[in-house]
Amino acid sequence: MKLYITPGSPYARIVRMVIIEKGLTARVEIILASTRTAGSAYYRINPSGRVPYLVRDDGVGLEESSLICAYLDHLQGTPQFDWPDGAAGWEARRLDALAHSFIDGLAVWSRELHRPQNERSPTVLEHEARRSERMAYLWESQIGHPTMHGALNLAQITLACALGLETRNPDLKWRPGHPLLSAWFDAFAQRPSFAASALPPQ
Ligand SMILES: N[C@@H](CCC(=O)N[C@@H](CS)C(=O)NCC(=O)O)C(=O)O
Repeated sequence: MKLYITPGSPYARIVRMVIIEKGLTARVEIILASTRTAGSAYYRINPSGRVPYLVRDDGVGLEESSLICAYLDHLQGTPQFDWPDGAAGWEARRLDALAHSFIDGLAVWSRELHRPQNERSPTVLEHEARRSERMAYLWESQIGHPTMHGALNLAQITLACALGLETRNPDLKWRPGHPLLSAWFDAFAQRPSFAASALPPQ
């Protein structure tokens, strides 16, 4: 299989972590895609131009990190990331959605920062900076939830990949005033799969 990524994509990092955690590194070739580039050859592989994008062994392509993670998780018949049944499952899904909401805003912010200076929107930058503050505050109150401390799951991975954007965005300062979130992240960051999928600095 082939996984198309960009090194700085937090969504690709989620998938790269799952590949490592599932022991699939030998089965998935990681390929750098040229995104946001007029005429990129990648657009003939994935017309949306987005990453991550998994091309399965049968040639079918999958977009969207959640779908790719679910596919890889089930590949060997030993899924570990399916949500639990009942109330615990709804809680886990709720937190997963919150982690996605956080990462989505941070990705918009990063994208804006990577545009040429004269094309950046101060309104978007300001909006995403304030959103990130609200989300960090919210996560400080949620990080003690059992879902964030039990067996590894996609809510934990997604939140960690969101917070890990601090290495690429110097204006993202989610740590001050959030000691519980900082401690959770620092412990999570010890995972070899997180270290191995580190994003390059901006
Ligand atoms: N919801 C998608 C988001 C994917 C996404 O936005 N990827 C960005 C990189 S972080 C991208 O490919 N941007 C290139 C573009 O928009 O052309 C997922 O979870 O996979």
